[in-house]
Amino acid sequence: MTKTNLTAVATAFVLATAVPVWAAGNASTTTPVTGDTSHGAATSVQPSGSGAHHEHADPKAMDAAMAKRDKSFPAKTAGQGAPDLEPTVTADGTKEFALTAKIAKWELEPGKVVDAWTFNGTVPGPTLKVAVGDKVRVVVKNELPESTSVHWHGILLPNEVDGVANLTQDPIKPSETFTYEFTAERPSVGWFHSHHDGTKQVANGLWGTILMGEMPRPEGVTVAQSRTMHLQDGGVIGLSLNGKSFPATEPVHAKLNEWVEIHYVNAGGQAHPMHLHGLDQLVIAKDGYPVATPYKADTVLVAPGERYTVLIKADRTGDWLWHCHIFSHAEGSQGMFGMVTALTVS
Ligand SMILES: [Cu+2]
Repeated sequence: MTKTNLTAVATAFVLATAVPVWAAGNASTTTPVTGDTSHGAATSVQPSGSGAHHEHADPKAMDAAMAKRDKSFPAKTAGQGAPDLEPTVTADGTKEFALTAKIAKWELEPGKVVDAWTFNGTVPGPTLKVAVGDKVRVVVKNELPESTSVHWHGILLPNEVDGVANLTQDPIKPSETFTYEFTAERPSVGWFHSHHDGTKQVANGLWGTILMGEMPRPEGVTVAQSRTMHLQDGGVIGLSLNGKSFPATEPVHAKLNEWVEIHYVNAGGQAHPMHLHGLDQLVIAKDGYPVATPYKADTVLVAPGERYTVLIKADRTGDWLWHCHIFSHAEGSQGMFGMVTALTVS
């Protein structure tokens, strides 16, 4: 190597190491501001009256503000997303569910209440659980100020109930009702959502899950709890897990050596790499299709529309952070926010 080349290499090395350090330092004062304004829900996470730029000139004040926010987890808010919805069973055994699309107040994090577009008043909407072979009827009443429709993503059904406004049905106008009927043909991790002005309606809260049967689990695995983890990043809901932003996200509690099953559902517009500290995630299904060979991952990338089903053996005690690994979706100089929760093993 010539002396000139050596100098060039040395210069490049200095730049390569120096630039990220400088950029990282700079980012700590600037990123949260731009990051927050691009995501509605994160805007409010600045502690009130903090004045981000001034605050960061004083590391003690910054630490105090971050600690206050981070340690308030899990913070209480009104309302819980994705509650199970009990069906009415009709004389012929059909499981009938009632969904009402309506605007409702929704508390994302303490004190931050938005006008969400909801099914039955929650974000995400209700969870519908049926067995394979069940006849299913879902009666959707539209109490929104505009038309809507409901698509059943990941569910085998007749085309006329696929729920695409202006393609397979007329939009459900305000105050109108539409009935969706189909039979649960196979085990499915499905989700339902508006397919009319979806940019606004889905991001503002109009989605939920429909689960048919169960995903096959490895031999000897008994699941102590099965849950959904819904991802959202837009509309009035913003960066959130199950309709709540950290510190109001709900932690998952497990006893040592229990198995926990999670269905990730990405109802948002961006892919989110969901990382769990300390414990393995065993991926057993993608979009409700069992994978041929379950595989371990510590980070599961969930793209818009996708579902991943993972099993977690809670075999180490502690508070294990669980978050989207895009840091601008999870933590900044104000502390943690958005797509962050924890798995507590005791
Ligand atoms: Cu993310």
